[in-house]
Amino acid sequence: MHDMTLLYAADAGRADEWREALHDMAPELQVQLWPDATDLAAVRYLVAWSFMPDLVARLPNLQVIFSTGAGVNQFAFESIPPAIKIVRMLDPAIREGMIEYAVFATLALHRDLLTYRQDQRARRWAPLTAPSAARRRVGVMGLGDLGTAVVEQLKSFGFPLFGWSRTARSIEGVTCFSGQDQLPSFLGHCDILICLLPLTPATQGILDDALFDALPIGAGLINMGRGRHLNEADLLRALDDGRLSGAILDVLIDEPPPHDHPFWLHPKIMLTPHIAGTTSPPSAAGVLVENLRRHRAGLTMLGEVRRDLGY
Ligand code: NDP
Ligand code: OXD
Repeated sequence: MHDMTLLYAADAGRADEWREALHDMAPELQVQLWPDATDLAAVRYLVAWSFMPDLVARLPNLQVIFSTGAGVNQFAFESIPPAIKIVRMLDPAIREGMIEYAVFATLALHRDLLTYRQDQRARRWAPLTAPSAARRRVGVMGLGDLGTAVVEQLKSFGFPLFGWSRTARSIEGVTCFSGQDQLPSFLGHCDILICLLPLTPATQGILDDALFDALPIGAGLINMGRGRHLNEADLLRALDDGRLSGAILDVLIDEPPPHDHPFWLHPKIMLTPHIAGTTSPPSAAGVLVENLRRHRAGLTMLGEVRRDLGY
């Protein structure tokens, strides 16, 4: 069936897993693999993390591009004709991973683990007094699919919770702020700040000097969004002058960073290699097949991107 042809052009190492999962859930789907695909004119759906801009021009009947990840900033929107829909991945496995990571990183900052890591290397045995969770305020930038899941989980620890989004949100047990006007008030409450924003022209470089100035002195930062949310030089300055006490970063501008990057050995920075949330083909294929059904029924798909907003 021509209108059920999908081109997989993402991680080649996971292609078999994707193909098997899709075959199990939608045997009628014709799956072609890039670059071996033979009938590009038949392709209605493209599954990709990123792709060469000229690929879309070679798919004359393309209707939807599905990102294999939750983010879509890696796509050059301007090279994609407006009639083609773009969909981000709402995989439950990504969500679970992001919740685990946010909890681990929040607790690590709350319980001073970056300091103890240094102390251990220096053979220093120096207990610190941690405030109770009730006195450590945690703020989440981005209250979408992932930010909401993260604050829901953080509730169980008793941290006072704050959130910030573009449009007003209401989440029980979370003091919510929205829009640029309310950003400084939000930041004033964040002893630990978690960035879970999408990368768009409006959010690029948002984690900068001005933002760090608006946080309580000694705040901790967790960036799980994208590397380009962070001004790296500003972070180094804020850590060195004590405005920030530590940072846990899963995403960087260059992944991996160059060998001589100052973050590698910085005592107040912990790096992880973009592993906070990872797509799992078996569960992601379920979301994708549901979206194919919705698309064919003329319904809105889960995770449809608003191009004007970039997320
Ligand atoms: P969503 O699109 O569901 O939510 C985005 C949230 O950010 C919304 O609350 C939105 O506001 C808010 N937002 C967007 N722009 C602005 C702005 N200019 N000012 C204030 N708030 C803004 O995204 P997800 O939760 O699914 O994912 C968030 C990001 O997490 C992804 O884009 C990706 O970059 C990152 N990610 C990282 C992973 C990792 O492994 N490190 C894995 C998966 C995702 P509103 O509610 O008003 O729309
Ligand atoms: C994603 C990611 O967007 O892995 O899913 O960062």
